[in-house]
Amino acid sequence: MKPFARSVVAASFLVVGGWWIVDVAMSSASENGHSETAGMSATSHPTLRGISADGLVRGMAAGVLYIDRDGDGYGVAAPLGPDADDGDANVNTPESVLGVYGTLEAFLAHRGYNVGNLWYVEHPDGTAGAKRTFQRIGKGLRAGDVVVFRAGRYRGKHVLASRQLQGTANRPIVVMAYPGEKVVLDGEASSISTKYCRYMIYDGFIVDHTEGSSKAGIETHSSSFITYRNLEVKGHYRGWFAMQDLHGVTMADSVIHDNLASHGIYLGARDKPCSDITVRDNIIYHAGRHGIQFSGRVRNLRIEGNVIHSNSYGGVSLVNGVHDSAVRGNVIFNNNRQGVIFHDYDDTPKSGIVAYDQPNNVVADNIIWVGEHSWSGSAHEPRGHAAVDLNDSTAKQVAKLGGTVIRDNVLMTSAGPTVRMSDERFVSGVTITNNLMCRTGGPGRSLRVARKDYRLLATENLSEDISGNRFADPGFADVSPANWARPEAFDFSRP
Ligand SMILES: [Ca+2]
Ligand SMILES: [Ca+2]
Repeated sequence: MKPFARSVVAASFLVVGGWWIVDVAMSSASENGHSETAGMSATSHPTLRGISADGLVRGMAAGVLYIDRDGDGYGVAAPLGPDADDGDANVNTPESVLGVYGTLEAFLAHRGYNVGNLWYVEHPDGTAGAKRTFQRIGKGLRAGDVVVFRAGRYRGKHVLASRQLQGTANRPIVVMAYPGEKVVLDGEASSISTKYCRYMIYDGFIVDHTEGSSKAGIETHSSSFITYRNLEVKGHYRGWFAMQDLHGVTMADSVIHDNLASHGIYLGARDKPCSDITVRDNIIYHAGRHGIQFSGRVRNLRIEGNVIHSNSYGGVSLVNGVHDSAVRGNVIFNNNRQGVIFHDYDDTPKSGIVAYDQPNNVVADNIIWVGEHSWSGSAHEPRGHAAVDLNDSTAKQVAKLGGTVIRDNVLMTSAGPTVRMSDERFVSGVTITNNLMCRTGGPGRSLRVARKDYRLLATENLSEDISGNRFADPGFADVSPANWARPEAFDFSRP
């Protein structure tokens, strides 16, 4: 399989199972009313900066299942295994690292890692000398230390557990797989656990689960400035579980899949809010619930450049306290519910979950596609769901979502509205602008407010903050709902 090759070359203006795809050149209202322009030029398109620049859209065939940016067949979850450097097609295996850079230290410097002390963790079954375990060396780690795990499958209750480790901004503590080697962390309860730590980086592991009853592949609590990158996380109850008092925490360039009991990524706060959380350039699929959920208060959560598909609930779920945050430049498709949902709800009195307001969030530059069929063949089919849903289901109905901005997205649904608001009071204060909207059921339900449906043109009379949107087929190369079981067949390339 050639990475980033278009999976389907010919544009398909076909009728497949009742699905219609119209000629993208059509700009006036068709017989069925499938094209409608309101307040903007028919030639203007949403800008999709984060997506197309990264190549993920054009690489759907590979880019929904693994990350291989330099096209050498190595990468995160890639067929040939981990890539030592995914920005250089000549560097992938440990041999090629030494061939090009001479020493591991020189290569790590190239990767931006300034090595103080270098520690190796050898697999117990290996033939090499000292058998250091992370449990033995982990407690003494200091700023600038780099711990390199050699190849093998490491088992244990919490395989890689960090407690109260303190790096610094310039000299983080780095824990990583030997570049290009297959290092599998297979934890019974969790595989990577970080509590009360500052300034750490985890890089290059395969986080798997085969025995016991895991809570999470990766768990993070009460920690700051922690970066996870180049990880494959699979087979756990949840992929990543991060909760309470988190600041400056990032998950990037990772593939989080087949964590089939709960959310792929479950972030949140109860009594201790979080800030500056980034989820960037990951592929997230086959979660038992949402692809990503944040539950509780967070300021500056950024969900950017991810491909989020084929999850059993929605793509991105933001509940009970996400504010001043952004969902930007993602491709969200083939999930069983909404693409993006903001939700306030009453939980049980003792859960610690409170329906805090969710003001000042931005949903921009995304492709959000809601299909007809469940990716797993389950009964919960997505066809009636919205691309973006603003929902208050609290008994008191007082949640505030003011300052929400939905702009420059391509929003495509089946029978559901492109945007839904559960209550009329959300109309004032929510900006919906410059989106390209499409609904295979026609434009009659472009926006749904409470139980009332609006055509696109009518929505612009509701509020001066709803303007400049367009209703037309985006002309994706192949987004047939018949692809539900083959996400790699979707091709969001546009002419
Ligand atoms: Ca690669
Ligand atoms: Ca490479």
